Amino acid sequence: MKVYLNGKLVEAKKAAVSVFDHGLLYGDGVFEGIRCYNRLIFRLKEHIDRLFNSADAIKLEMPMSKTELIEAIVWTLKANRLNDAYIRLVVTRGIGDLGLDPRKCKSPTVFIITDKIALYPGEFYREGLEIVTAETRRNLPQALNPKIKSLNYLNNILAKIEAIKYGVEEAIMLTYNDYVAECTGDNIFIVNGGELMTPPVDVGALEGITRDAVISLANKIGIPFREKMLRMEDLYEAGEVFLTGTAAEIIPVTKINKRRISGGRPGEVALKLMREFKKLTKVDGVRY
Ligand code: PXG
Repeated sequence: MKVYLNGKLVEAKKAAVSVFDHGLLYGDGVFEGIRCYNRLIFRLKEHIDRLFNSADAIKLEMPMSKTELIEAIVWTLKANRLNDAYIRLVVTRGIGDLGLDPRKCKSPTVFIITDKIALYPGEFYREGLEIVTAETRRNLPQALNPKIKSLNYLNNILAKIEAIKYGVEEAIMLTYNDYVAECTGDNIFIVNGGELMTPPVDVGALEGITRDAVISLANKIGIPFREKMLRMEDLYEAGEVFLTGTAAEIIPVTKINKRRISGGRPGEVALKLMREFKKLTKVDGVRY
């Protein structure tokens, strides 16, 4: 398996970054997780745009253009002969010294890992997922904005550790003032009275590419949608709850904090959106 590292394709075992890289020393960098379905890189332009926006938000000057980055992704996928893949795109501040000062980092490190995708078991989609609410709150947007997909994921990892402690895969993260923000690696939606709702990203959530895709699909097939500030009570009372993310796609939730949601079965709107999403992954993206 080959990995793209700073302009070259290198053997995975030899793909190493320096211990002085600020991505490692401080989590100073940004990343993207992208899916490729049968040689169609799903919503690639949107992922590249988000990466550039994340880089801009941390004042990291990208060392290559969007076109060059897309070429590098395609080059890596072809070298590994992958048709279906998970693509991890990482840009760090680069090598510096043992101090925070980003000015000491002269050139960003760029690497691209393409690999087979680790999928959730099929029963999660058929039976629905059980999740919990984490004690760990989502970062305050005024401290580290969750809109930035940065390498500093400790906030999410702490919540994930809580999920693991309860024997489940995902955890809901609340804002400091008890609004639902998102999960550790997924956005969250509810359906109530036929209406689809998700929290606005400004509460402190990532603007998920899958979230955006689901909103457009809902508009296309006539499901009423609006952004709404949600509390845990709204989730408990919802007709349906589901999560969206690049890895999970759309995954129904049937239990939250041991309470049965949606009659304990995946809801109709979720199932409909799952079918539509599957169709979308066959047409929406960059073919190589
Ligand atoms: N919220 C957070 C905090 C995320 O990290 C999402 C929402 C969903 O966004 P997208 O754009 O994927 O719809 C994410 C995405 C991984 C992995 O390997 C994590 C994500 C995506 C892909 C892989 O942990 N998180």
